[in-house]
Amino acid sequence: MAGNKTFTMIKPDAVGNNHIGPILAQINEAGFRIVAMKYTRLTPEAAGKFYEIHKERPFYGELVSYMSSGPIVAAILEKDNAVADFRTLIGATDPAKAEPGTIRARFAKSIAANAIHGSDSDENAGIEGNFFFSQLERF
Ligand code: IDP
Ligand code: MG
Repeated sequence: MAGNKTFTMIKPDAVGNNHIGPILAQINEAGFRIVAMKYTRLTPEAAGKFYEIHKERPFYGELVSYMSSGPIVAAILEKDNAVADFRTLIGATDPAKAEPGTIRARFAKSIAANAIHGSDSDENAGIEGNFFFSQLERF
């Protein structure tokens, strides 16, 4: 059975360009409920740990320095079929290939600075949510 929670981050480019409001509005309009949320900034060490799965990829260093370059908004979202529906809402990794109207098509600048993160599985949604939030911070 598909889970009902996913994890997201609004990335430094989108926060820096004042896109938090319209992105959260689009998320709510798509039927997701925010059950935990935090405005924070990742240290390079924390960004490296969060993206450890990509350690061997050629863009890992660029990704870690970018994700620690400014504040982010981390959130846990709830909806039926949350992981798959949220990946559809954000669009492809490369904004040039993202469907029109998706969050990345609307707000992302490049494949690295692509505005938003969305978990790719129920298991990773749990791991990533736990990285930022304790049980006490969820509603
Ligand atoms: P996803 O975020 O759509 O799941 P992944 O392949 O898991 O995409 O990559 C994680 C993140 O790494 C992307 O969201 C993007 O910020 C960055 N990234 C992916 N591919 C590249 C690349 O070719 N160059 C630079 N950064 C990349
Ligand atoms: Mg991914």
